[in-house]
Amino acid sequence: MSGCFITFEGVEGVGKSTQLGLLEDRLVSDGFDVVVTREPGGTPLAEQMRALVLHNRSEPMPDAAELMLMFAARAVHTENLIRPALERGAIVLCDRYTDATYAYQGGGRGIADRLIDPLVELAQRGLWPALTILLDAPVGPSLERAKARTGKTDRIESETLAFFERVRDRYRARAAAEPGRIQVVDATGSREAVAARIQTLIRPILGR
Ligand code: Z5A
Repeated sequence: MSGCFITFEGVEGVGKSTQLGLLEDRLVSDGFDVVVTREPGGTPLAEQMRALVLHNRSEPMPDAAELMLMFAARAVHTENLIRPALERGAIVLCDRYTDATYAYQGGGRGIADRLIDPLVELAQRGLWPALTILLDAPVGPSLERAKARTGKTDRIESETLAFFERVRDRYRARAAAEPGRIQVVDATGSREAVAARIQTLIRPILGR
């Protein structure tokens, strides 16, 4: 596969979408073929699954259903959008991918890795990002920023501070276990300062 798959991770409001947009602008102006996408979602069918998993409030959603909807959406997204884009040589910038599942459904909800691992294999068929940028910052201010922006919360955003602390801890543990792929970036400071930290990581990956 000739393209490059890069994912952005971190807790709600830490600045993923902002940094992804800044990186996209930079790469497009450098002449790269760039595809920007997100999870859950990214294709029309996967976006319908996103609406189900994030916005359903009509009846309780068991943790197992939440987990499997994340992977159903991921299978669609991976096969219909990410893999074809990589095969044609594009750089795919994705706002969240499987590390989010280990962090939220694993760390946050408490689902064991041994139950998540087989779904990863089924949905991704071996595809993993070349680089995952984990934006890391204290949880409280990040959540405040996200809430100030939208004014309303979806089902997962309504979780407690303790839930998001567990999510952050799990992300950091994954980065410590996979330091080659997952790079932790200090997400505090100005947008420009964070973007500069990301640039230094991206250059070697793209060979410039
Ligand atoms: N989820 C899951 O549970 N399992 C999974 O497998 C997957 C996902 C894939 C998707 O939510 C939800 O799905 C998410 C995890 C779950 N739920 N939660 N919580 P989403 O896509 O709606 O939102 P998000 O991914 O959590 O991110 P976000 O709210 O869009 O936040 P962000 O992208 O990290 O931040 P931002 O939009 O770039 O910035 C937030 C605000 O801060 C905004 O006003 C910016 O202008 C501002 N900002 C950004 N950077 C700075 C700096 N440096 N200084 C000052 N202000 C800044």
